[in-house]
Amino acid sequence: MLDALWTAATRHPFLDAVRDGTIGDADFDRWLAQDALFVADLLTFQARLLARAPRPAQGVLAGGCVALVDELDWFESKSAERGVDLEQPALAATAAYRELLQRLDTMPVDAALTALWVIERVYLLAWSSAISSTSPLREFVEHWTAPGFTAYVDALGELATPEGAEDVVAEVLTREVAFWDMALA
Ligand code: HMH
Repeated sequence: MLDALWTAATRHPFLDAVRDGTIGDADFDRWLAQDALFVADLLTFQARLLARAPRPAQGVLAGGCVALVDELDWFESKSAERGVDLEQPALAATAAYRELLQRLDTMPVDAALTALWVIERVYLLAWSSAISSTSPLREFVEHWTAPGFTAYVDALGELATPEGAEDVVAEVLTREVAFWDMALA
């Protein structure tokens, strides 16, 4: 059941359309603005997680917080280039994901670290399925599949304890599927 969710969250018609260059600008831009909101929510979650993280996790989490601040800068500059207004209300999938991130604050730190690993790994695998040398959006795909991001996901994997955490893993994957679905809604 988890395998099916991993597949659903990392193979999606939205990603196929980005790869094939058939995605509509309005669909991509809607998704982009919602993902900027998500990244801001993720930074809030990750900063709180850093505050209660065990000593060996601090370096990876702190580096990740800095990377998320840089990511928000990047979203702002790419959105400006595309003429996308980032001041948009959260759609349902974004709001539901925000609620999960807030709930992770109340869970044991191991569960929250494992959830963070899933959040980042699923994104890396999803964008890897959209790699293409001809997509007009390849600059975006390359950004989200860069070697530094892979190294970060691997480092989070060293901190994650997915055994016994199937419920929270499934919750994150369910939110990810809904997030891709939103982009084509
Ligand atoms: C929906 N999941 C979603 N957006 C992201 N930017 C990430 C994961 C990874 O940061």
